[in-house]
Amino acid sequence: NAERGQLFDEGNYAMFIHWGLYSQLGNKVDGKTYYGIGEWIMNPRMAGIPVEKYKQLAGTFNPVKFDAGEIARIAKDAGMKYIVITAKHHDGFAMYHSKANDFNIVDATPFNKDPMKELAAACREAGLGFGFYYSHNQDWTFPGGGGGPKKDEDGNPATFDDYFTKKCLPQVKEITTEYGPIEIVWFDTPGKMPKHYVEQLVEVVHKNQPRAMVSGRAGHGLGDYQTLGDMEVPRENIEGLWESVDTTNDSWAYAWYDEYWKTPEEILKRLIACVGRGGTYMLNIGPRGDGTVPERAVKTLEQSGEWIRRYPQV
Ligand code: FUL
Repeated sequence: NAERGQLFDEGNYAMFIHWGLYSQLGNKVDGKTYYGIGEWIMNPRMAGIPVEKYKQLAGTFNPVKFDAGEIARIAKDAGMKYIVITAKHHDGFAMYHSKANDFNIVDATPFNKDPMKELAAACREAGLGFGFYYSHNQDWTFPGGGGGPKKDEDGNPATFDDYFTKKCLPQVKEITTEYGPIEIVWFDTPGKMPKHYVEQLVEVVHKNQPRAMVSGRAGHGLGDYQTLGDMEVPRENIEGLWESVDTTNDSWAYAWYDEYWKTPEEILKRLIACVGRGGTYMLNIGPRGDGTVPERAVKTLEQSGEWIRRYPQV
């Protein structure tokens, strides 16, 4: 497909967003702070929250301050060309209205709206592209998912195939058919996921979204480009289509204590290092549980964006 690589042809600059139930905790559980990446909070490496307890977080998740138009404006003013947001991270909670599984923002929370519909529309209006992150292998709350419960609700053994056919595949069909044209499906951490599953997912994405790119972390080399390691900015030129993913501070998802902000200068240097070597730079923000974007992230993007706008011809 000649058109598919276009997004990365001359390098690019994008906004990455990690936002989910975990954002509500901001790395604090029962008064105790856990240091590390916020979207991993339920994992035994962090707070080790039991599945049932984690699921209860949905009952109080109500991001009424989420403003899709404002987020699109921040990205646009920063000089970014598209936004990729977590449809489902490793915790298994869908941030969009999934018919395949009710552990999602419309069916399980008081918010009762699909913020992804709003963001997809806001991006279109601002002339930005849109895409989804989807954790295809790890699912810590669905029986049989990678790192998830080994038994179903009735106590019967659950396999990865159960998770794949009941949740993963149907959800990837949903995100590639219900949000208009999308630029990317960003699969992550394939682990030991067998090849035939990845093949099916890639086929679904390419069929439903002929122009969309599949991230380098799909697994088995089946992605459409190479994704570097987390926060890795290369020191040498790299052949082919590739992307670097980075954060404005340390954690991907919101962490209350994380004030380790990169300066606008650092961001510009990292952006130039990637685009100058022919790659794409995707820079993350982590909105809070109420939907607001931390002020320092907004400021940093505004200031670096201003530099980009002021020197368009140099
Ligand atoms: C990692 C994930 O495990 C992190 O939570 C994050 O999403 C990062 C971009 O990719 O491998």
